[in-house]
Amino acid sequence: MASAKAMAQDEHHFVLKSGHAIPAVGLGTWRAGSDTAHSVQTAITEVYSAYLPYLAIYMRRSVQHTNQVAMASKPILSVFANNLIVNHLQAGYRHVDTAAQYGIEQEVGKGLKAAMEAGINRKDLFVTSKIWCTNLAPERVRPALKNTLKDLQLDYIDLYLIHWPFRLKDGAHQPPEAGEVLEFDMEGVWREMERLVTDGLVKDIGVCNFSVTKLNRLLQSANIPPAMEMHPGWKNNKIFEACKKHGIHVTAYSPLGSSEKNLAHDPVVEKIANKLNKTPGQVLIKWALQRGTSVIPKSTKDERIKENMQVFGWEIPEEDFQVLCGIKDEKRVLTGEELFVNKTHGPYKSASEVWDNED
Ligand code: NDP
Ligand code: 1BO
Ligand code: 1BO
Repeated sequence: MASAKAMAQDEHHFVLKSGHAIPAVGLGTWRAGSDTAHSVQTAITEVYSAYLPYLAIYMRRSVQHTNQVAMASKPILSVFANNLIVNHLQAGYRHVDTAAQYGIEQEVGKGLKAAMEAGINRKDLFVTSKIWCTNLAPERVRPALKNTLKDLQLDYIDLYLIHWPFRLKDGAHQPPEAGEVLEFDMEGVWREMERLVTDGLVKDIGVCNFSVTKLNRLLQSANIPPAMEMHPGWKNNKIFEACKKHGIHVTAYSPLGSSEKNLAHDPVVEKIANKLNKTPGQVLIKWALQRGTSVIPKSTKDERIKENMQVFGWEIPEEDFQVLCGIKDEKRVLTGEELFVNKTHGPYKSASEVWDNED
């Protein structure tokens, strides 16, 4: 499969079926811990804030100059201001991926608030959250979203996703005990999610962790941007191709292989990174972007948060892209086994069944 540059609106965005733009790189927040507010704020405002002191010094100096000098320096100031804006748009994250189940939405909310207080407009941010399995009943959809909005301190989110296509009983164990995985009214839940869009509480809705079988069932409805695990160690080609066929944009989650199968130390990735003078993380993120997916790498380290955004203005050459596509021993990291499989009572007795035996 060749790189899919044509699917991008520009280097920094993809376009959803609704016509809304989704920033190509977002910050993942699963297992981001107690410092999430800091990570979110850093990701969004770091470069912006880094330039502010220089701008302040420059402006103070301009004012101290004579009128003539100040006049002469005006164009320079505006060049500087333009650079500031360009850098601000290029280097700051504008997309944050979270979920009720991550237990950190209040922290994410604090980070977003701090970023907005630092001057970022809400309309320039793209915030994704997900409805958890215990709330996958039509009457629970709106209250779940309202909780998320309260925790995030927002009055709308940009994308609301079904986290996994299985309903769990409140307090379900891991692995689930008999009777804890319930029937899921997919169409009923989806209808309620559509109402959230109509009411302006959510801009777009979508799904995660769907098999092709489940996607086809839902495809009677429109506009579905799914988020799926995707990296060279699990390309997830079947669902990717099915989505492409229907013009559905995909966000690649766990793009680095998550912590369990981190591909940053894969020799093939390392070799290509050395050749391109990039880091393995950047190569993995760029691979996802060139494949035509948006991407949400998670890091809690300021340096890596920045590193993971330096993926614009260069390309992985086609031959190296193909080498990455050819990495062997593909395997899911997130099988859903511990959440949904009860080997004796079912209804899912194996991870394979969770994925409709498509793997
Ligand atoms: P990632 O593939 O983003 O990998 C994260 C791991 O890689 C962490 O251990 C992180 O450590 C490390 N890391 C980050 N940057 C680099 C780098 N440049 N070089 C080397 N290692 C690096 O895994 P996730 O599973 O977290 O997936 C990303 C996001 O996707 C999640 O956080 C979540 O928001 C979303 N997601 C959605 C799912 C869904 O069902 N919809 C399922 C799973 C994830 P450190 O923090 O120490 O830098
Ligand atoms: C249990 C949640 C997996 C990451 O989204
Ligand atoms: C922690 C939940 C991941 C599902 O495999």
